[in-house]
Amino acid sequence: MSMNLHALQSWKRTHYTMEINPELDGKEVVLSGWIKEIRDLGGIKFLILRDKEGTVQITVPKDETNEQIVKMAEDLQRQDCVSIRGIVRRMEKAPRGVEVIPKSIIVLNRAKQPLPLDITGRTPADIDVRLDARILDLVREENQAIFRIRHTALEAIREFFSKNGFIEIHTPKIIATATEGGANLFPVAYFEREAFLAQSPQLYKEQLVIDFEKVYEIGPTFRAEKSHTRRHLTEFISIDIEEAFAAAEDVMQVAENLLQYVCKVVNERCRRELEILKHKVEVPNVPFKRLTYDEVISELKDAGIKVSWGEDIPTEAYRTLGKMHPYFYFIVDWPTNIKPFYIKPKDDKPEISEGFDLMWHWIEIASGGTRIHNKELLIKRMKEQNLNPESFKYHLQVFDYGMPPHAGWAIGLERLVMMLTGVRNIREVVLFPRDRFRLVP
Ligand code: AMO
Repeated sequence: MSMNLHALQSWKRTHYTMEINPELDGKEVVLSGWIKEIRDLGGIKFLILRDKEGTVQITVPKDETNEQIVKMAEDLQRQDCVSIRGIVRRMEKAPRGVEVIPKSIIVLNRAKQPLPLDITGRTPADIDVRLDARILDLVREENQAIFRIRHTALEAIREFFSKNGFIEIHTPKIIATATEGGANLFPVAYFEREAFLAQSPQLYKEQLVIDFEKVYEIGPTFRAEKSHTRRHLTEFISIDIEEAFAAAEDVMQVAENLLQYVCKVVNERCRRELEILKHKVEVPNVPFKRLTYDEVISELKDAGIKVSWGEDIPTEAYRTLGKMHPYFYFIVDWPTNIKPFYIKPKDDKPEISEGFDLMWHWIEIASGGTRIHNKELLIKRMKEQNLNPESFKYHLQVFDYGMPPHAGWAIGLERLVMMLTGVRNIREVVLFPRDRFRLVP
C-alpha cells in the first residue's frame, strides 16, 4: 500500500508495544516499529514487532485473516519498518499474555536483505563487524539495555550535582595549549594557526571556581592515545568537578557519595535492563578504602611485584592489586613527580602530593586532587615538568584575581558505565567508538 502524508495522519501510533496488555483485549490499536523476528508455523505466522520500548507479538492466523494481509505478512522481512493496525487479544501462551491480530499493515520502508548482522543476537558477531553496522547492532536488546543504563547514570549524576550545589558548565574543546602535557594532543588546523582538541577541561574548570565555586562538566575529551586496550578510547566523555575552598579529602567524599548514589539509582530504575544483561550492581558502602601509594608498593612487593618508589604503577601490578581490593578504593599520597603540574605538593613533605586515583578493581575510574593555588609555585611546577609558563599566560593571569584554594577530579563516563553494565570492552558502551584504528562510522 503506498501512503501519502494525509493517510499517515490516520495511522498515528496509539500505543507503544510495552503498553499492550491483556486488559486492552478487543481494542483496536495502531503500532509502529520494525520487524524483529518472523516465525511461520504453517497455519499461523508470528511477527515480533520492536519499538523503542520493547516488543509485542503480532499473530496472523492465516485462515481467519484476509488474503491481502496474509500476503503482506508473508513478504515481511527482519528490520522492515511498518505500521500495524490491529485488535488486541488476550492470549496466555503469548509473551506477556497478549498478542495483536492485524487488520491492516503498511510497509514504510523495506530493509535490504540479507542484513549484515543477526539483530536478535542469537548468532553472535565479532565486535568489528558489529561496529561497522553499528545502527543495526544497537537495535539488539542488550545494547538497548546498555544505553538506557548509560542514560540513567547521567540522569543520576546531574541530579546529584544539582542537589549538592554544583553548576553545570561547558568549556571550549578547541584550545591553544595542552593541559595534561603535550604528548597525546590532537592538532587541529585552525585557520592560520594550529590549535588542539581539549584533553581535559582542567584549566578552565579551575579558573571558574572564582566565579561559581562549585562547577561540573560532562563533555567530550580527546586523547591521541596509542594504547589499543579494552579501556582506552581516543574520544571519551569526562565527568569533571572543581570546588573552591576544598581539599582532596572533601572532593573524594563527593566522588564516593556520587558513585554510591549512581549505583543505587541504576539498581532502582534499570531493573529490567540489568536482568537483560544478567548483571548485578552492588551499592558500595562509604567511605571507600584509602590506600597510600607506599602501602600499595609494599603490598605489591609482598605479592612479588617490584615497583620502585616514584614510578607509575604498571597495568599488570594493578591487576594484582585489584584482586587484593575488589571493588572501589582510593590510592592517595602519590609522589609529586608522577602527578600533573597543577596537583599540590604537601606543605610539609613536597615530594608527596595531594593527588589521588579512584580505582574499581584494577581499572582507574577517576583521578584528582588538591590544586596549587599559588601562582609562583604553579610556575615552578610547570618548569620542573618542562612546560613553558609563557604558553599558559591566560591561565596564570587568573591566579592574580584571588584564586581560592580548590580541588577536583574527573571520572571517565565510559569506565563507569562498564562497571554498571558488566561489559568488558569499553567500545560496547559508546555509540560510535573512536580508537587508534577506528574513525568510522
Ligand atoms: P585523567 O587523565 O586521569 O585525569 O582522566 C580522568 C579519567 O578519565 C578516564 N580516562 C579515559 N577513559 C577512556 N579512554 C581514555 N583514553 C581515558 N583516559 C582517561 C579515566 C580517568 O580516571 N584533569 C585530570 C582530572 C583532574 O585532576 O580533575 C584528568 O584528566 O576514568
